[in-house]
Amino acid sequence: MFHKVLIANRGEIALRIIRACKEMGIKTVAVYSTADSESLHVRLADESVCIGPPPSLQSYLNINAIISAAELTDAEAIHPGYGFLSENAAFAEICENCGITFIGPTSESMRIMGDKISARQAVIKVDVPILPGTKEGVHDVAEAIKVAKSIGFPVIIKATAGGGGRGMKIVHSPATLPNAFATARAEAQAGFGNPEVYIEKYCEQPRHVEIQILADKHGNVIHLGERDCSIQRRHQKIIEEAPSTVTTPKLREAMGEAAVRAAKAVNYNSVGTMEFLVDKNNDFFFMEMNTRVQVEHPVTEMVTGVDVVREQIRSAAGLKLRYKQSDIKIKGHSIECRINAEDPVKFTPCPGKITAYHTPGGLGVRVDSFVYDQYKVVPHYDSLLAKLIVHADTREDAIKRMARALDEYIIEGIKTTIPFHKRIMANKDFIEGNIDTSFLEKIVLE
Ligand code: MV4
Repeated sequence: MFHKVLIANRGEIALRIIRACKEMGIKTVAVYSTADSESLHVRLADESVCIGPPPSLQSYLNINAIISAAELTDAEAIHPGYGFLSENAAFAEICENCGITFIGPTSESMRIMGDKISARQAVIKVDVPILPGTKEGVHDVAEAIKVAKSIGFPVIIKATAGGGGRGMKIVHSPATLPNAFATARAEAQAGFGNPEVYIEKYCEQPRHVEIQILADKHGNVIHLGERDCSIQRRHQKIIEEAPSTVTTPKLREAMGEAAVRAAKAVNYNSVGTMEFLVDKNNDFFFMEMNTRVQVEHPVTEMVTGVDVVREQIRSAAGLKLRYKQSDIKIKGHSIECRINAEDPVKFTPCPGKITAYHTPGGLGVRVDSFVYDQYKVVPHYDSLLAKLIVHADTREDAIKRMARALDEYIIEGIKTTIPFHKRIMANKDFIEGNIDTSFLEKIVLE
């Protein structure tokens, strides 16, 4: 096992990784920007290194500074968390070349899954269902119209180098296609440095259901069931839960097996997530793979009892998976609410000083956070303050427990999304499991 791990991240995920390392007897190195010198990850790690000024490009995305910090402190491995450098194949490759273990998949698996066309091609080979669409990039309008007509409208135009829903264009008729095609290419170029796009059949009001994968460096791959992340706003997930209200044991097994085949198709050897859309007929389609630990991993931990971050570190150290698929049982129901420093109506960021702070507790309540009383929320990074996670025997009880925990949560001095979550826990459609990816669009307008 590693003796020392550097955590190339900040916020709650840096704490989550430090906690796993401490329990495993691994020393930790925090890196931080000058905006984060008062941050808890700096205080909780065994050592810390300042890597630059507040802007991410000069600190948490500064590859030279991070590699130097690892060399300076003799860290054998780097955990990238999520966001920042976590899906940067070039960074993983630099770590590989410097003799530092990147706690994540190989740069090669990341490259294949990072390119949405090569990801589609890889999973088609192992019979993972995908929506009808192009097998290659679409390079001109005439071709785009031809393929859209053969697929049938509505279609969706996506960036090959994209992901997470950014830069997608839905097209309902041939008349609006030329404009959408040109805009999609321009946005892909601006956002990802690559104008290439591809076209898929558009699936209306889908559920976003994703499968957590665990893989080792010995070819073993298992899945930990699904998370439902349909409650999103502008491609930002807000509430996640496990299990999904649409899955049956049969659907879980089919999606799980498809996810395992997809992981094996790219020799995947770390934790990762296969994202699927589930349509009204409960048919599922592969969308993309996230080759990192995700924000919402705790709901999976709560229903399986598996420490996802610990397993990720063990796998990176070359240890074999400790679980067989048959060891994994889904128990009870878990919900996560993302508590952001945002206006709960307009969702605009709301940094500032926390003047009073009290966290909820009690049976089945978990808070993954990095803030404390008098902490000053800085404006330079994403607005996630805390993840409030509950577990209970049933979904109904989990919703009641979440409502109770939200009532206990006190954060004063800044606006947070807590009031918004309270409304959702009382929403009839949410309670009945009547949700799809357009749920928030509707309730925000209510
Ligand atoms: C889609 C889709 C409908 N049809 N693809 C958004 C995230 C990205 N990973 C894929 N996304 C979508 N892809 C086809 N062919 C609808 C979405 C989508 C969506 C998916 C999950 C959760 C929220 C969403 C919101 C809008 C669009």
